Amino acid sequence: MTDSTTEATETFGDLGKILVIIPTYNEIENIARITGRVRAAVPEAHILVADDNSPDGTGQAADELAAEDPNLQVLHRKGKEGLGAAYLAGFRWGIDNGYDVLVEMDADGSHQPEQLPRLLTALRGADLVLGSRWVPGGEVVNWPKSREFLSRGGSTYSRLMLRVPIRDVTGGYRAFRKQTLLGLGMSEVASQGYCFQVDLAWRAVRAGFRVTEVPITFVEREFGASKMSGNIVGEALKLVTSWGIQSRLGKIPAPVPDREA
Ligand SMILES: Nc1nc2c(ncn2[C@@H]2O[C@H](COP(=O)(O)OP(=O)(O)OP(=O)(O)O)[C@@H](O)[C@H]2O)c(=O)[nH]1
Ligand SMILES: [Mg+2]
Repeated sequence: MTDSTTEATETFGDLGKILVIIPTYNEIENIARITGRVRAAVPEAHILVADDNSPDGTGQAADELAAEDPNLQVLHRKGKEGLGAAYLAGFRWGIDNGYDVLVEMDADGSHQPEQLPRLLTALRGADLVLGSRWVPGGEVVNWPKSREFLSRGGSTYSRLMLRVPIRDVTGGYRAFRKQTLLGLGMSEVASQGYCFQVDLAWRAVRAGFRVTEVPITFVEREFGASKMSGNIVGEALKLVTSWGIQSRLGKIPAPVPDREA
């Protein structure tokens, strides 16, 4: 594996225009750090912060960063509607604005921008690249055993239930080609939280896209509060179970591709 110094000199112009979408809700301590790290790791990538009107002023802080950086934009949304809705709005914005690669990245530092070159390199031979904690070389840092158990268990359950050949199907560090998002029928996606990620990956597999996992080191957030809750886990479990049953009954239709605007 290359180290971060050599990674920063790699270029990805062959993939087209790259947009890193960072959804935020109360990430005031993290926003400048994460955008600065993306800039340093992949200077050619543009950034879209998708903020749900964070009460802590993350949106204004992002505006101040945008004022200094023409390649950083802010999508201000009305209020907290969940991670999935923020990403879908970000994907649409990115596709409408001519981007070819759309990256999902958390604001809290769990997804290390220094590993983005690894995802982009793999995207040269794939339609969707998943940053994976549960393939050889992947790991989590600073997670309690209970959290690891939950995440591994959720991924294994989804993999078996939905028959997707993916080790880390709930992860949220991903790089999509534009054609993949359009082809998997992103406008049909209604799920939120962890299910949103499962839904997108499963759709990509069903639509016949090449999905590749690359190992990442996932680092638990240092600043700010997690938005994870028992509700999100419960919703995911129910939905994945019902999708699994319906697909075995042949009741899950093939994804309907979206049209480019
Ligand atoms: N725009 C928007 N962003 C959100 C929302 N919920 C979470 N996020 C962001 O999505 C990313 C992931 O959220 P986290 O709270 O870190 O959730 P998590 O990573 O699943 O949980 P932890 O591992 O405990 O951190 C962060 O950048 C959040 O700020 C939301 O409703 N709207
Ligand atoms: Mg997090």
